[in-house]
Parts: sequence; structure tokens; C-alpha cells
Amino acid sequence: MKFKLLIILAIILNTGCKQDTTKDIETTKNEIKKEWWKEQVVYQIYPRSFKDSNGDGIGDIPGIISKIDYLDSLGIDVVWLSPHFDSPNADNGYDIRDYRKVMEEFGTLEDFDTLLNGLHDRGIKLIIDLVINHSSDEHKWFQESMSSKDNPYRDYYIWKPGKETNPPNNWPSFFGGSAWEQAGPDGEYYLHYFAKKQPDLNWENQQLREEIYELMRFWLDKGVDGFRMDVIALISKPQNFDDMDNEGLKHPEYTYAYGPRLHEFLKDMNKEVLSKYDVMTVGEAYGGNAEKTLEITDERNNEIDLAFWFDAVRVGRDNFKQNEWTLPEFKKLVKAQSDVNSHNWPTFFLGNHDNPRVVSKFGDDSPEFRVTSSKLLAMLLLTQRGTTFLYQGDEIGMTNYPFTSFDQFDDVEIKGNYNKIIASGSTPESYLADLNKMARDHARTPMQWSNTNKAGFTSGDKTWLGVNPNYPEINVNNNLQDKHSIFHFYRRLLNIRKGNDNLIYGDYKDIAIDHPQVFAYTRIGKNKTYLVVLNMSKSMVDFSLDNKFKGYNLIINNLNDDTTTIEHNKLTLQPWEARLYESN
Ligand code: ISL
Ligand code: CA
Repeated sequence: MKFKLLIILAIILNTGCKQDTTKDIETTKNEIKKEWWKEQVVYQIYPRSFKDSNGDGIGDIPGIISKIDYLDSLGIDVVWLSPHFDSPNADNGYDIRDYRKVMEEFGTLEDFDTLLNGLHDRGIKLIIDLVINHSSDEHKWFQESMSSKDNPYRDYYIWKPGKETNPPNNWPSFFGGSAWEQAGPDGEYYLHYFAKKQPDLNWENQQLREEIYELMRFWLDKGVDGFRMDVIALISKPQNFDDMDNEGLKHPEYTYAYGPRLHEFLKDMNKEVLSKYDVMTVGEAYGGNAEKTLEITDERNNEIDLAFWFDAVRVGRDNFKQNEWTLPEFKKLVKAQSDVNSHNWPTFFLGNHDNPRVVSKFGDDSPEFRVTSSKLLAMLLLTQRGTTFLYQGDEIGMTNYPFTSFDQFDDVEIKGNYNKIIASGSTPESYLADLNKMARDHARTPMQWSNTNKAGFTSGDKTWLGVNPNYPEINVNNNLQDKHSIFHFYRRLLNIRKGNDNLIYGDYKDIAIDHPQVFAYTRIGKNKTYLVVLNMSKSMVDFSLDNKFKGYNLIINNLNDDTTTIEHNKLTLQPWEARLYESN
């Protein structure tokens, strides 16, 4: 009988609505257009901290090449490489001196090609970091621009006369001090939202835009699969340069971001460059809000594909303060960023090179719960709706670093804001305490490969930033040897997600958004539903489930290899327990 029904169905499908079938294949229930970059899991590499191949204590591209098999065995689809370009490293590469040259410490263009081909040979794509809101002040463009008002490159940057001996206005830099620096023979000031060695480019200048399009084509013609675009929402400057009021000064990003010509610039870049390649673009929409971010990623606007939303990852953050936050608060932010209309596609991440370690912020990095909560966060990251971004080291549960003094830090943001923080009444001790919760350098300590000297990151006896003293226990080798490790849990989840349209495209529904301890949601696909239940607390909890989940099968959990079926609607969850069920 069943077989007869199938035949009839096939005939109907074949005859009646051929187009419909393709249409069905192409879209899920809510008409999402399928795109390869919606189905990928991206692994971010911070090259300075990944693997050193020549013993100078600084990570480099040959070091990454030596770990391509490791990345392949993990099962990620795309590598996002933080800036690898020639740079004097005022902000660790986010200050580019030559956009067509590889940073000396990192290697050569040949090394870059070897990395690209090595990844492609294993079916892994590579996106690079496009830092085009600002350049280095050592870039020849700026050297020319600074040399005189009449220099043809003058207008590649934003110069303004000061007021008597003061800068043009009271705008602050994100890295402390004024956003203006006086330079050159004419005594004018140039704008720098970040460090003095990161002058902002003037996107109003057509010729500059053409030059940027050219350097983008340089890398795309090499076969690079796309760009992560640094602070892309800042490239169109405000038209009015009046002083900010106190509110404005607290969050200058809201004044600096989403200037009047941003859409025009992104559309032009798309038309002139991006539309000519099958690539992915993800913008760092720092300074935006949901509505504005959705405009630049709406597929109907032909600007960029994806954007990083910072609300969830920065829950509880108030500048340099990491305040307490509640799970319902976090869940509502996650819901907001995944509940986008069908012309948009979310991104999901919990960490990167600008934020503390995920297990230390969102999990519990104590010896008792570090492994269990790291696995729970793996399940959260890999069952969310949106293109997922992982950060190097989270797949082995690396934690924040125990900083005890300021000279252990490297980050320009921390050093640059020291005076301001102290002047605002904070003490060095409390600033250090804050930094031990939210400093960017937590994410930048060298990758921990083994329990040997310097965690196997380098064969040398020094590293550019301290190795976390917990490396003898927390390292890749230990993870590879233990099949119940965090690494192998990530690998299993990546396997479950790969090519799984129900989990990738399925609708997202939080089923207990006000629950103080449990994060539980469903992913409702075309022909299968997944139920994710996460106890994000260190105490046991009984969690009630709707009857409709009876019969769902447990396919993976972070405590044991149990694969039971839901028989009754009360689950007793251990501390930091995570379960993934699928419908029958
Ligand atoms: O992450 C931040 C807060 O902790 C911001 O400080 C950060 O500067 C902002 O998100 C923009 O970040 C990007 O541009 C910066 C660079 O320092 C960051 O590493 C990069 O991700 C300037 O290029
Ligand atoms: Ca090196």
C-alpha cells in the first residue's frame, strides 16, 4: 500500500509542477533562498597566535599550513583569516601599510598561495580580512597625503584645520584620546577613529574607491572566497562635524556608524567587484542597530551578504565594564538576531579576537565544569539558525588568561584607554579586574597544541603574548587522544549539521525564553524538527516539556553516549548538561 502511494506521489510531482519541485528544492518553508555561505561553519584564525613555524614566537602562515589537516579533521567549511597584510602592527594587522603584500613576520605571497591551495584541496574555503575603513599611517597613500595640502593623495584621508590649538571637535578615538591628530607641514588634523597609526580613509574620494576595488580584485583573482569587512559601517563619515554631547561621547560608534552614503558605497562596491565573483561577504556592523544592519544585508539591496551583530556576544558589556547578565536577557538577544525576514540571513558567534573566551564568559571555566560547559556551548553554536563562526581554541575549551599586571597586556585598546579609565575615577586595580573579564587579549594568547614547552606553539623560548599556564591540561593533543573530548564533540556536531537543511534552514523557536537556567529551542525544518535543551547553570534542574516532544530521539549529549527516547515530559538535567533530540 505504502509503496503504491509513493509511486502516485512521484508521478504527481513529476508531471504536475516541475517548476514547483525546483522551487521546493530551492526554498524552505519560509522561502529562504539557498546559498552556500548560509550553510557554512567558519573557523576564525588569528595568525599571530595560531602556530609559529620558525621559532620567533610569532604565529605565521607556514604554521597554519602545517595545521590544515587538523582543520580538515575538525570538519569546518571556511577559514576566516584575520589580517595577514604588511603592517607595522600598531593594532596587530588591523593597520595595513601595503594591501598586496604579506606581513613579513607571517611569510610571503607564495606561502599565502600554498595555504589557499592547501585549504581548497580539502574543500575548505578561505575568506580574508578587508580593513578599508582606515589604513596604516605608514601606507604610502598617507605619507603622500600628509606631505602637503596640494598633494594628489591629500583627499584620500580626512583633514581639517584645528580650532586655535585644539582639534576640530571633541570626537574621541575608540582607543583613547582624541580622534584627531595634527600632522604635516600645514598643521591640520587628520581623523582616526582608532589609533593614531590608523588614519581613516575618505570614501567620498572616487579615485580611492577605485584603488580599493583594484586591491579587492587582486585577492579575488587569486581565488579567495570572500571577505570579512572590518568596521564596514564606519566608512561613510557624518556630514556634520559638530561637537558631541555627553551621551554621544559615551557611545561614539552611534555617531560614527551608518553615515549618509554607506548604502551607495556598498552598492557600488558590489556592482563593481563582488557581483562578479561567487564569494561571501560578512561585515562587522559595529555601531549599528538591528534595523540598519538588516538594510545592508538584505539580498534585495545588493550590498553585503552577512553582518556580525554584537548584542548577544556583548551581553552585559558597558564599554570596559562586564556587568552581570541573566540567561533570559541573553536568550532574547539571540532570538532577535535569528528572527530576521526571509531576505536576510543571520550570523551566530560567541567569541572572536575582540572578545573574551566563550567558556569563560558564557560557560563555566572552573576545572569541574570547563569541559561540560564548553561542549554545551559547542551545541549552542552549532544548532543555531545562521552562518556560524567559531574562534580558534574554543574547540578545545581554551579559557581567559589570568592577567596579574598591565605589562602582560599587548592590546592598543587597553593601553590607549588607561588614562581615560583612571581619569574617570577607576583605580588600576579595578581596571585590571574589569580587563580580567572582558579584555581582547584573552582571545589572543597562543594556541595550545601540546603540553610541551610554550604549549607547542613555538620551538623558540619566547612568545609575543604569554601562553596560558593551563596549557599542560588544555591542549589539542589531549583532545585528539580522548574521544570524549571537547574537540571530538565539536567534530560530531559539525557532522550532524553538515548538509542538514532541516538544522541549517529550519525555523528557530525558543520554547522557554523566561526560564532562568535552561536554554531550550526547536529548529523546525521541512521534514524534521530538532529540540535543543541546555542547562546553562551549575545546578541540577527539572525541565518540563510539552507532550508533542514524546518520541523524540536523543542523538547526542555532552555527558555520555546515551541515546534514549523522550517518554514523559519531564527531563532532569545535570549541571551544564546539553541534549540534542530529533523528531521521529
Ligand atoms: O570589539 C570591540 C570592543 O571590544 C571594539 O573595540 C572593536 O574595536 C570593534 O569591534 C571594531 O573591531 C575591529 O576594528 C578594530 C580592530 O581593533 C578590531 O580588532 C577589529 O575587529 C580596528 O580595526
Ligand atoms: Ca613565526
